[in-house]
Amino acid sequence: MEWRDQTITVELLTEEKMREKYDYLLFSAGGDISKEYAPIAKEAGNIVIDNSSYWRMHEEIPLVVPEVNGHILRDYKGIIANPNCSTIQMVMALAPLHRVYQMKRIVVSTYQAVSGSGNKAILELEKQNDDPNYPPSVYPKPIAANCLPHIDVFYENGFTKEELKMVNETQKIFNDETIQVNATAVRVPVFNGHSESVTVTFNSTPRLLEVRELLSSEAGITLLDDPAHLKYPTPLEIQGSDSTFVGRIRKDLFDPCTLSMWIVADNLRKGAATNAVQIIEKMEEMKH
Ligand code: 11C
Repeated sequence: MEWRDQTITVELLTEEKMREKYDYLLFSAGGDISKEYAPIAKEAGNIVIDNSSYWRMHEEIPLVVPEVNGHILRDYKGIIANPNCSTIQMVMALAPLHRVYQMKRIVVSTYQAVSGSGNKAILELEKQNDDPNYPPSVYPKPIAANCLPHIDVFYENGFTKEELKMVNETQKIFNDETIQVNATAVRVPVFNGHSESVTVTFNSTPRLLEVRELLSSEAGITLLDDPAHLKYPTPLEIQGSDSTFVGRIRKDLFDPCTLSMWIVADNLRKGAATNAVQIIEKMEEMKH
């Protein structure tokens, strides 16, 4: 493959190849491939960073956002799971606040871009933008000029798989099963960049000034919160950035322990690929 000014040799994935020694292996070819090949690579002493959802909730597998719980990877070898994009940006913004005020309950609604479903979905939105009669195939209903409260499959309890990922992954990353998460995941006709409306209740009372200080001094977070001057993040404006953007921070009108905010990130970057690469950077950093 030609990539920038280099020629990269692409080889076939085989068990033999996985038994060789690598610095790091990045898996991003779906759950079935990860299930089959990651344990072979692990047996050979490799470190596998897996972008699929397959290993995320296995008890012995660390699920990592480096800024939040990267420390658990010190001296670790084996399979590491990369969380779902909508979880990553939410825990990034909430971690600095959780450290100080201790989260009790999160209510989140997502506004997720079609890039989260892959290239075919991007094409489907493009086609439907041009022709409203273009038939949906990736999504169950038209996505252009529409909103679908339906990401991944529905479970019997009425939630979708995407919504339960946000519940389970958040509890695992914070290592706290008492944190309550109620999620509604919505696909919107945006090409790239997931947005989230998050309302979070803490065990203690957050002070707005301190909240802003905590967020603006946190690595990987960009505070864009000055609505009077139209400063709030939007997916179109933050595309291509590795940061997680936070705006519209406000206190609940009735409960002093509750805050609402708007969180936006490029789901292809901090949502997935960038987080995987940052896991490697964190592991390298902890060697010294
Ligand atoms: C979406 N969050 O936007 C999904 C894509 O578990 O890694 C990533 C699915 C995953 O549709």
